[in-house]
Amino acid sequence: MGQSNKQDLFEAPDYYLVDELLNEEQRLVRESTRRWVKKELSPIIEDYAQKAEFPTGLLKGLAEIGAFGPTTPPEYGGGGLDQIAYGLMMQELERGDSGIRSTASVQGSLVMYPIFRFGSEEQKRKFLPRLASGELIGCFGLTEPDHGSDPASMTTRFTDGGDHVVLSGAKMWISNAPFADIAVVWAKNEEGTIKGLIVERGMEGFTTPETHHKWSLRASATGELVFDRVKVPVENILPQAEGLKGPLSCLNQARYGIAWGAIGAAMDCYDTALRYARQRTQFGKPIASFQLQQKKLAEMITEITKAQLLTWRLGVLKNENRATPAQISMAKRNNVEMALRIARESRQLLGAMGITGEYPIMRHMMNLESVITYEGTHDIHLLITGQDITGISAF
Ligand code: TGC
Ligand code: FAD
Repeated sequence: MGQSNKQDLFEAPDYYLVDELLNEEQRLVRESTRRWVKKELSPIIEDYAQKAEFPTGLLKGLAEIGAFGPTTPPEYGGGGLDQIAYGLMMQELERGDSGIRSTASVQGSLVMYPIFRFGSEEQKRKFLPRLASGELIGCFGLTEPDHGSDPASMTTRFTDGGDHVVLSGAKMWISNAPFADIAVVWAKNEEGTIKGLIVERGMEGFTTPETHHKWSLRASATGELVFDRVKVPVENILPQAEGLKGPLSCLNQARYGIAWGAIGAAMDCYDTALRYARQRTQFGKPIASFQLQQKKLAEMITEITKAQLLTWRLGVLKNENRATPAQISMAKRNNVEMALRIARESRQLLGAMGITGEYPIMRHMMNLESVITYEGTHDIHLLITGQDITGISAF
């Protein structure tokens, strides 16, 4: 029997010496996040996933390592990091668990980013520092029960009430909803224009029922946002966001983080499988000596290496403000599918042990079934590439 992952023996694969492409700050961020994951996350995450419970005790540590708003300017409490350092942080968090990376993605890319990009100065000063420190936790409400891939058809609406608006409707599949203090909610005004609103827990008529019985992302809390004629003060409307491009531009940030994160999950599966294959003996030999198992491992490291290079280049473009949404879609789609395939292959390589919680593989595999669906499904990202190269929308 191999060793339990609870000891977290992870060694990061870097076949093409991609590390040499990173600057000192990027490596430092990567190392400190990796250390935190090994010390704080790995020892507990399997138990929380088994219990289907979010480890709220990790929130403080996530804030301390700068995982909330890593690219937000320091004047608002953020880390002021570049896009590659941010990506590496997401890679390391998802190496631990996709659900923990989700929480950081939502807080930084889907809650702090829209407030920073579309908010008034007052909104930025009021919310951003408290979100960065973890004093407030946020969630992002775009998806509705009847409108997932097609958010433009959303029916959540608000009407003018003078110094407030009256919000009605529901959002579904919302990460962090059950415990979030605030929600950035996308809804249509009376003219049918999509706007962003900051809805605060405690506002009358606002509830966040939890979604139970998930087989995926079990260590992440998912829920609904229900608005029963909620009075939201006018000063909570994001003044600069107008139309679907508001929420979609937030998704660019989060999808970019997922492209990196998926590499982390893939690396963890590969590293676990490689170690196991060297130790596990059958027919008097380590299973790593069989050609079929070597093929699996060789293909895994090839795909991880390709994804590392693709994503590093995307990070360079993003730092130069030249990364297009379609390029981000390509990386998100490619890397999540790559990670899912590696998780499935690694699971088989571990035989029966692969289905247990002694190793992280099955948890990663189940998590990735959500990651391949949220932030735009695998199919939607393919259609975004198709539209980009042909100029014709197939939605
Ligand atoms: P379409 O007509 O193409 O576009 C409407 C307007 O938006 C602009 N736009 C973008 N802007 C910024 N970034 C992007 N990526 C953009 N894509 C489009 C576009 O230029 C247009 O602007 P304008 O000025 O002309 O108005 O819109 P469509 O209705 O045809 O839909 C396009 C489609 C299908 C690609 C889009 O709606 C889509 O991406 N659907 C997938 C939905 C999705 O990703 N939902 C994610 C929900 S959040 C989530 O899953 C969080 S998981 C959290 C966790 O990590 O736990
Ligand atoms: P649908 O849109 O109903 O799609 C069903 C299938 O049809 C998919 O395979 C899709 O690819 C395909 N399809 C749809 N349209 C087309 C088309 N035009 N052409 C070809 N095929 C098509 N949302 C949020 O707003 N905030 C969150 O925090 C959040 N967190 C999530 C957490 C989890 C764990 C999960 C699972 C989801 C989360 N989501 C969140 C929702 C997520 O973004 C949606 O599930 C996703 O966008 C897909 O929407 P849907 O589930 O309604 O699928």
